[in-house]
Amino acid sequence: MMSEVPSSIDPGAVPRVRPPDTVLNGVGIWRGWLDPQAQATLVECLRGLVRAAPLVTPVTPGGRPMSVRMTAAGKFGWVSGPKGYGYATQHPSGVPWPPIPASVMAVWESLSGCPRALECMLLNWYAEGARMGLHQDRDEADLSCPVVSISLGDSALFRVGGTERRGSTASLWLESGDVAVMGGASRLAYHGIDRVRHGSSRLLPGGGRINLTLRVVT
Ligand code: MD3
Ligand code: FE
Repeated sequence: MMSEVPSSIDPGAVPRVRPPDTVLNGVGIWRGWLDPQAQATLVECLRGLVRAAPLVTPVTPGGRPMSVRMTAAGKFGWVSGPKGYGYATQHPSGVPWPPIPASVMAVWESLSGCPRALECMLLNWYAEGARMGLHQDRDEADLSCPVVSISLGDSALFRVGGTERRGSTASLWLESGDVAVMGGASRLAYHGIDRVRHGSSRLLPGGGRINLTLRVVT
C-alpha cells in the first residue's frame, strides 16, 4: 500500500516555517529571524561586498543627495545620478555587482513565498542621522513578487501606510535580525525610516544600521 501523502501539499507553494510575529499594514515581520551569530557572519560577508562594490550616495528623483548610502549584489543593483535612476547590471565604477550571500538567498527562500529567483539585494547604510523619506517601491516589473527586508545593527523606526501617500500610517521599531516581507496589498504601500537609534545595537562597533532589501526586478 502506498504511504499517505497529505493532499494539501502544493509543490508550487513555499512553506513558511513559522507565521510572522507581527503584521503591520500587511507587512509581515519575523523578529530575530537571524540570530546574533548569523548576523555577525553576514556582516563579515558584507564587509567584503562593500570593498568590491563601494557605497555610493544616491540622489532622489528630485536631485537631492540622500542621507542613506547604497550598494548592491546580484544580477541588478540600483544606481542614480544626474541622468536619472534605475536598475543596472553594474556598479557605477563599472564592476559587476558581487554575488548575493548564500545566507541571504536562504532568507528569500524561507520567507518570500515567491517561486521566482532572487535578482537583487540592495544594501542601505544608515550612518548616524540618516533616514529615508516616505516612498513606494514600484520600479520592479513583477509586482506579484514581494520585497523582503533584513535589518542589521541599530534599531530603526519603520513607518508604513497604504497605497496612497496621504493615508494613515503605523510605525514600529525594526531591530537587528528582524526580517520584514512586503507582499500582496502591502507591496505598493508607502513606507520609510523616520529615525535610527544610534548605538542601540552592538553588532557594528561604531554603530549604524544596514538594511538589505531583496527583490525580483524583471
Ligand atoms: C514596504 N528600505 O530600500 S525596508 C528601500 O530600512 C527601503 O532601508 C527601508 O524602503 C530601509 O526601498 C525600509 C522595509 C521595506 C522595504 C520595501 C518595501 C518596506 C517596504 C516595499 C513595499 C512596502
Ligand atoms: Fe522602499
